[in-house]
Amino acid sequence: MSTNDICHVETTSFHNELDSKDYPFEKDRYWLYTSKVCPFAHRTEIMRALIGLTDYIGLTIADAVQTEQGWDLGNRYKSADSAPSPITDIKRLPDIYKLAAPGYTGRASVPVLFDTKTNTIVNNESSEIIRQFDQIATQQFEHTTLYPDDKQTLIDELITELADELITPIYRAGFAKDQKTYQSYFEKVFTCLTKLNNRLGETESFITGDSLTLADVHAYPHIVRFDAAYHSLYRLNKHFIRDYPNITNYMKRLGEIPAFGGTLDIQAVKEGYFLAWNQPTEGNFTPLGPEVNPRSGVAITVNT
Ligand SMILES: N[C@@H](CCC(=O)N[C@@H](CS)C(=O)NCC(=O)O)C(=O)O
Repeated sequence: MSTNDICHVETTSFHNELDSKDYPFEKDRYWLYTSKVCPFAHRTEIMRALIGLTDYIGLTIADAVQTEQGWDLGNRYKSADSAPSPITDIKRLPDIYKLAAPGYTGRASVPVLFDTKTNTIVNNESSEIIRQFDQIATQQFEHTTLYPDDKQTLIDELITELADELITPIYRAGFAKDQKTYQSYFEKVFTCLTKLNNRLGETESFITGDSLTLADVHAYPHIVRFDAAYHSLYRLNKHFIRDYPNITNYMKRLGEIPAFGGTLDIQAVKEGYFLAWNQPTEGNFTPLGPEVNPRSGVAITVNT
């Protein structure tokens, strides 16, 4: 495995269902491991906070800066939201994976939803964890669903579109090894942002219309990291998010919701991206942006 492959969109290995026969939903039984830098883990923190699971599922936030030994659970990330891991003798996430699945050799990625009763991993795929949290919230707490029947097809389409046209291209551009690859993913990212900006101009409030859905929980964590990290670190520097007025308003709207803005730690995000051992260093090609006025050199603001 090349170090530069890490922190692409990881494939995950644990896909059990919470609130099933093997993993019935019980207060204080399950534990979530995340890191503030990781946008996928951020989705699960948002959902946990949004639907009031904070009193039911514990949370340990790993140190934001990942080292070669994996995510550090040694309580170095200080926050009122984060509690020490209940598996007290384990200080690194890879050892949690080994406890759950002896002989496991895959990636030890966040997020992890862990079952403290059986010492197994229920699930480590953010999109599944948040859907399962939504189900619990609607079935056990009568919370309004973020995955309503009449919008499921649209939500699924938008989540796939975000993954294929924005999220994966962000990492492919960031970790590209040559100009051509970088350029093709660079174009995809900005095409998708323009499309999203136009879409938000029509739907006005949220991606699928006037109510918050799982599609917004997918979108926010990556977009919120864009200007601070991806723009420079991954050379996605044609525009900033601030140049897209509808996305900017949308992000402001989401940021005001405590579960979204309150779970973001932008300083930790920056440290996690810029100080980690596995991020791209200087490459062999020229950045394509920012777009500047050819006479004044002033960065151009997009008018969409
Ligand atoms: N498909 C996974 C992706 C999770 C993921 O990529 N996590 C990264 C951080 S952003 C990670 O923990 N990588 C650790 C490693 O590979 O060692 C999900 O959506 O949950």
